Amino acid sequence: KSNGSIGKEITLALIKPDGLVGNYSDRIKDIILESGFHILRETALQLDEDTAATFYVEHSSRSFFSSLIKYITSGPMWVMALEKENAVADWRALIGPTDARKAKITHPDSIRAMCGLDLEKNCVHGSDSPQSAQREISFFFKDVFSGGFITKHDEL
Ligand code: RTP
Ligand code: MG
Repeated sequence: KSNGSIGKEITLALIKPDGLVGNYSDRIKDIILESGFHILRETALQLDEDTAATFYVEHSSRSFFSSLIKYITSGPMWVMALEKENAVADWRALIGPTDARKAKITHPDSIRAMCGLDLEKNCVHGSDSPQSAQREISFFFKDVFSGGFITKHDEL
């Protein structure tokens, strides 16, 4: 296990249940590595409804919330902490817009254009800010922040 290196940023990437069922994991991982990300942590897991509701609490009052929770708990996901300079914005750029149907038209080279279906079933997730990334990575990988990552930065 390695810790984060100085000067780099980390973001949380999820291959959502539809991405795993569609066998896109290897292609998505190839894109991740070709784009210069280091996979700091990775694991497969399936969220229960309560845990998924906590992860997506920012959307709890939205009309699509119950549908989102049903979707995201429908099967296992592949969870990754990705490290790179500008990781948050660069991963968001690679995955493309939320609506995979629109992504196929406006961002045909994006990951969601490749493996997504519509506004909900969009096959991947990316943290939307460094603050969200820290919260989301702590949610799945507690040791990234407790095990030296922060300390290394503090030593600068
Ligand atoms: P994500 O958080 O998964 O990376 O996606 P995002 O930032 O592009 O989109 P966000 O607004 O955070 O929405 C989170 C997830 O909820 C589902 N969604 N459904 N039916 C709908 O109107 C709707 N809108 C969003 C998607 O799965 C979206 O990724
Ligand atoms: Mg989001």
